[in-house]
Amino acid sequence: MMRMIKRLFLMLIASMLFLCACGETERKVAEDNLVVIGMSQVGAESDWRVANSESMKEAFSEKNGYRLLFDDARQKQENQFTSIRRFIQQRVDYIVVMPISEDGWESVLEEARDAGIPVIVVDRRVNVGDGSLVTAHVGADFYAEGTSAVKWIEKNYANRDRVNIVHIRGTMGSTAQIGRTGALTAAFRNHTNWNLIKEMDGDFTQAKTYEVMRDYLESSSVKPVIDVVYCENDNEAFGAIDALEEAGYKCGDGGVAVISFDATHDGLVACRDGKIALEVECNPLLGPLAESVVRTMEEGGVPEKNQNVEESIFLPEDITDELLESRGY
Ligand code: GZL
Repeated sequence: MMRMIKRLFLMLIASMLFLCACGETERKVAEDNLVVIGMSQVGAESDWRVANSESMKEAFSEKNGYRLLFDDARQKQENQFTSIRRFIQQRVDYIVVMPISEDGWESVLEEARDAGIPVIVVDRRVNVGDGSLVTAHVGADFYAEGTSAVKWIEKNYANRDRVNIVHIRGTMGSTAQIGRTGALTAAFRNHTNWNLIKEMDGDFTQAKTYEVMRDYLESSSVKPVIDVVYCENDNEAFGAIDALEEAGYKCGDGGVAVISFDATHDGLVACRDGKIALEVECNPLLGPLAESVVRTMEEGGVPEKNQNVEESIFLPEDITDELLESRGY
């Protein structure tokens, strides 16, 4: 309400100025109509993240009525806190944050609430006791994604006495890592013949995953027998495949089954080519859903507290040229 009054007052001032000036004030009046968004993004660690940033920038573009203040946190949570405090000082109309990890958000979100600025959380979640600190969340069900991958292993390794699995975790403490890891951890409790031979941190990047997988394989006195590598995103899968093939392993076609998440273009191509056995989709195109939350509030409505995007899985035989062309990322 206060923002509407502020904007009406500015419009009145601008209109009065308009009577004694022309083009310059007109542009200023138009500019005052823009809804100002302060946006904090994780970084650019993965193909998924790049597609997500493009979707958010397109949704909150000037042609759609927004002035977007976009900040890349370069994978550091303290950079997100700094940018959000700057947005508060700039008195943006809304804060949109794609949080790196779940914990530590109470104080900065309390400052945003005290300043009367709604916060919309996109993709991963924040872990705060007071639900009023977050106006709405749009994202995905990461535990469900992990469960889809577990079901594939159950189906394809049903009669094995032993299934040797290497697990590459994403950024520790991120909702995507917590959910995808949680589903696999639960499955190990249900399948005593599943053997976690190595768990490593790939931080959702190709470089880090290549490094930890290479070091693991080089340090093993006996070449590990690996049935499945559970990578928590495509960039980890690319790094794991590079290291495995360098060490003489065959990926796909009776060799190591690499499971991956995101289903980005390059991930789907690797799956079609048999290098990745299963792609679990994680849709980065969250811009329109996030923008619909702001639009609902601008129109005086109350947005849904949580909205998840629909997601599916892809097997090599599902991936056609038409499918690849049809996807926006
Ligand atoms: C998932 C997103 C994850 C992706 C990774 O919604 O948070 O972060 O799976 C990205 O590719 O780095």
